[in-house]
Amino acid sequence: MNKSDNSVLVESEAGVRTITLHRPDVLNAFNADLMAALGEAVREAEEDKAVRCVLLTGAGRAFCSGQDLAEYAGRLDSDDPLDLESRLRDEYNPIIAMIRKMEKPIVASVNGVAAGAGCSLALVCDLRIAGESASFIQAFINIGLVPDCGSTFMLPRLVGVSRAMELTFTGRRVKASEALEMGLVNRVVPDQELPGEAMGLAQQLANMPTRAIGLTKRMINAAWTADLQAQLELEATLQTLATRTDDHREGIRAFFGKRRPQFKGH
Ligand code: LHQ
Repeated sequence: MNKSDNSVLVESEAGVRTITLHRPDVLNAFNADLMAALGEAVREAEEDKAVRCVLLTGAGRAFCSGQDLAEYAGRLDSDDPLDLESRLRDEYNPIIAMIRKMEKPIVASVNGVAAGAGCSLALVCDLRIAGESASFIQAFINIGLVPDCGSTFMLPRLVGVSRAMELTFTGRRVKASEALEMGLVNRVVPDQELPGEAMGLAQQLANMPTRAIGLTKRMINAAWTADLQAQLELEATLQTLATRTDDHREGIRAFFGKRRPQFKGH
């Protein structure tokens, strides 16, 4: 399946659904069309059983520069200012929540700058692989705004409160090498190798027991607000579900058959 509209490109290959933000002239800034297309693409990826891993990236030299400031600023002092509250509540937030809840791995392939809500989008994905020239900017403060789209949730969990405070207060650019040191990204690769490496990682995940990955994601999400006893209970419940999957049986058969398992994701 290959589908595209003006602002998002969608491709499928062997269980991997690639979603490419596609407004390269403005570094893939979010406008209303892009948000609508991204929401639809994420929803379709979640619903399609053939999709076992999602890869999210940007066209051109950037991952995403956050809210389209031209769309916003043009109406700032007009009689019809952009309603940021409903934009966030009705458009951005459901997409962020959907990505975290989706019981499939989602990998951000960060091909350039990720700024503002674009940085939040990268952070909310499960794994991040970055090209050497990628960078991360909590750009909100540079225009007198506060972080949104989940950055205040994800950033301290990924890099610790102290670094999260520094990055959100200063709005400074974090280069890929520093992002790797602080645990903001999982891997950094040469720019020209990023598409292949990111697809390789996504294919690797898509060939895993993806139902078990989805259940693991549910548990790690729950752990952020649970106590140990609640988490032990959840592990017992979801392990029971995992034991009932075909992939579990296949894993056991392959172990004793001394062969590589062929997981199907159910
Ligand atoms: C852009 C943008 C952009 C429009 C580059 N918009 N054109 C806020 C409000 C509402 C609801 C939801 O949430 C949010 C949260 C947010 O996302 S607030 C944060 C918004 N983003 C920013 O403040 C980042 C603004 N961009 C930049 O600081 C720089 O462009 C970065 C550091 C990302 C990249 O710098 P450069 O590599 O030097 O590129 P550039 O600045 O020359 O940009 C290239 C073109 O893209 C340029 O257009 P032009 O016509 O001159 O070639 C920019 O105007 C345009 N562009 N970001 N967010």
